[in-house]
Amino acid sequence: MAQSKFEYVRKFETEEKLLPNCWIVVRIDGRAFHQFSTKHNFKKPNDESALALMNKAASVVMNEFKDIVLAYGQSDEYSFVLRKDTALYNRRGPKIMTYLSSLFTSSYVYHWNQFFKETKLKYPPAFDARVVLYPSDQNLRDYLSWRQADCHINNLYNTTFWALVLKGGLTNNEAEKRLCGTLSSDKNEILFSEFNTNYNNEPEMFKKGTILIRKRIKSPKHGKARLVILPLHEDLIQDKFWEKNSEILAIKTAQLYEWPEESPLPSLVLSQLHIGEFDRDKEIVIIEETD
Ligand SMILES: Nc1nc2c(ncn2[C@@H]2O[C@H](COP(=O)(O)OP(=O)(O)O)[C@@H](O)[C@H]2O)c(=O)[nH]1
Ligand SMILES: [Mg+2]
Repeated sequence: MAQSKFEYVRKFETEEKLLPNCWIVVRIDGRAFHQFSTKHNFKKPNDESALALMNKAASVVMNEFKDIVLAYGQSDEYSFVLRKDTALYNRRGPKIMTYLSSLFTSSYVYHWNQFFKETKLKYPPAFDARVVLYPSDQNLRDYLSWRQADCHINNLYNTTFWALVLKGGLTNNEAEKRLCGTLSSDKNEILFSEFNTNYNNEPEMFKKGTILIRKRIKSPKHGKARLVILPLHEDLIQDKFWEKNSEILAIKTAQLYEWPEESPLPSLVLSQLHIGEFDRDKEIVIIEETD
């Protein structure tokens, strides 16, 4: 077919391919979420529905892109780790990054009503994205440890700050001054002695963020093992997490996860098993399995 005289402009396009044999991390972060959270009345310091919506959007991304071996989220950010040998889109960085971030964003909007029944979405949220390559397993672990440490530091600060403001009657400025130069131990002490709050007893999702990994779990309906994306709120800085879930760095198939019988399965998992419907106002509604 004859080419038009304009065809030459294609030569200006560049193909940015990511280095082989490196872990690929795509991190997305909400644009101006300080404002977005205020406009949508997010609970301070943590809004469970907002975090659950982030987890839902991330699980949609992970379900679509099977080469994601782990995702980690906290606050308005999510990191997606792609297996180091992925050939996804020929390892074209911008293509991977933009697909992941646009699917995340559209899923966030698509599922908004499911998590915020009373609050209408007032304007379209946006998420930026970046790609980072990590050549060694240790680099990747250190990256994820950095994000989880960030979650802990921010959450301890925010929990104390909002206790001082909402329960202690301080203004934002006064609370900020009070916390200036304090250590973690000081914040723990303020929470304990002034607000009768033991920080250790705060919800794990707030303290640790959310780790999404692929596991097989026994369906409570018929006991057969099913592959699911499992949300965990555990310490990933310690070796223990990586020993328990050694298939992640080894890039092996998902292992069976023994979910403790006494605790209910998270709704994110129930919906994947087609045996539950997520309804924030009611108990989980068990419906017939469809597959
Ligand atoms: N109230 C509330 N705010 C949140 C929550 N999660 C995230 N945010 C807000 O989102 C911001 C995220 O930080 P950052 O990305 O640095 O700020 P941004 O540039 O405004 O998006 C936080 O500083 C909070 O203001 C939440 O669960 N509750
Ligand atoms: Mg942000």
